[in-house]
Amino acid sequence: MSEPDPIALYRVMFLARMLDERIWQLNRQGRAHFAVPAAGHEGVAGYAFALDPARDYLVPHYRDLPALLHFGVTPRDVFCNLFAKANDPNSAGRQMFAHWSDATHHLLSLSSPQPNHVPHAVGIALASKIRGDNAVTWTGFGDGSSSKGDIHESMNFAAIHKLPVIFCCENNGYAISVPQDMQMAVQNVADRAAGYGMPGAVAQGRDPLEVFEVARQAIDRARRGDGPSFIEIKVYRFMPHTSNDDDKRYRSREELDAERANDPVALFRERIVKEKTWDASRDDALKQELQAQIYDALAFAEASPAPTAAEAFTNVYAMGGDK
Ligand SMILES: Cc1ncc(C[n+]2csc(CCOP(=O)(O)OP(=O)(O)O)c2C)c(N)n1
Repeated sequence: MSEPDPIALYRVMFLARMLDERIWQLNRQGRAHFAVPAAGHEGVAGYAFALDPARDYLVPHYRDLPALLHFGVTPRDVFCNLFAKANDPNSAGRQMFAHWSDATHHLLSLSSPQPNHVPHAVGIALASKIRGDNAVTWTGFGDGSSSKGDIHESMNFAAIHKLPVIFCCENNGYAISVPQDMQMAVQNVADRAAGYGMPGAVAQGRDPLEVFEVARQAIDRARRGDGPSFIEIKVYRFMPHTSNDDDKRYRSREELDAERANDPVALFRERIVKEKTWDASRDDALKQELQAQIYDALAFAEASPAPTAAEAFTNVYAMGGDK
């Protein structure tokens, strides 16, 4: 896997941030009923660049929009999902926002009960091993979810059978209002990997290239047939948990302001400017281009039809036939 193009990487991170801000505004305007912010998690885009979207599978965390944009998800897809339109590629308007699922992009749905998508990722990896298709499956979840039994069963099974799956905990320090030290007695979630017989590694999510490098090593290992790995990406969530959360009740504004110094989008922009691969005028032009893309996508989604009542049960229950 070659090094990622830094501009392509920056582009998805910047687009994700701009989409995130727009989605939040739409929610505050009463035009979108539910927002799930990704701001602060943009460094996860690094892992997507270490995968092969044509071959590998992604069963993502709900804050993985930056990575999904590299897998082919478009702003039109995002807004059609947000507004639950009939042409939402994720679920045709049935699932809540950010329950990403699109078979054309090898993207499989997470479920609202967290994290029961993780055993599904292990099942896909088992199928890959049986088929011999050399695909790797990546699955993501939060630090709160990492304390659930689904993770234990998944990691244990995957390690025994040396399955080509990467478990990725995006540790933002909170499970809604519950801080990490009330969820677990370890400092690094990845420390648990040893207990399953697989390597564990920590990457700082403020640096997408560090995330890429840690992901690349785990993916190479899985592709060689040496089995799963556990990666922890340390991030900070800049916005409330969802649009239904009031984060002022459990974290101080001083903490939030201090963490903004580690903004992954701003830091990566500074880095590519310093390396002279980027400059302010190119940044302005990109911002305008992405803004135009967002306006187009928003207009497209708003003009798209809602699902009809007659379609309410399609793909929800098995219909017809004598089963
Ligand atoms: C089984 C289950 N219990 C509770 C919830 C409600 N819930 C949704 S997200 C969440 C917190 C998850 O925190 P974490 O895994 O750290 O991810 P983060 O949202 O911080 O990225 C909870 C408790 C749920 N979706 N499923």
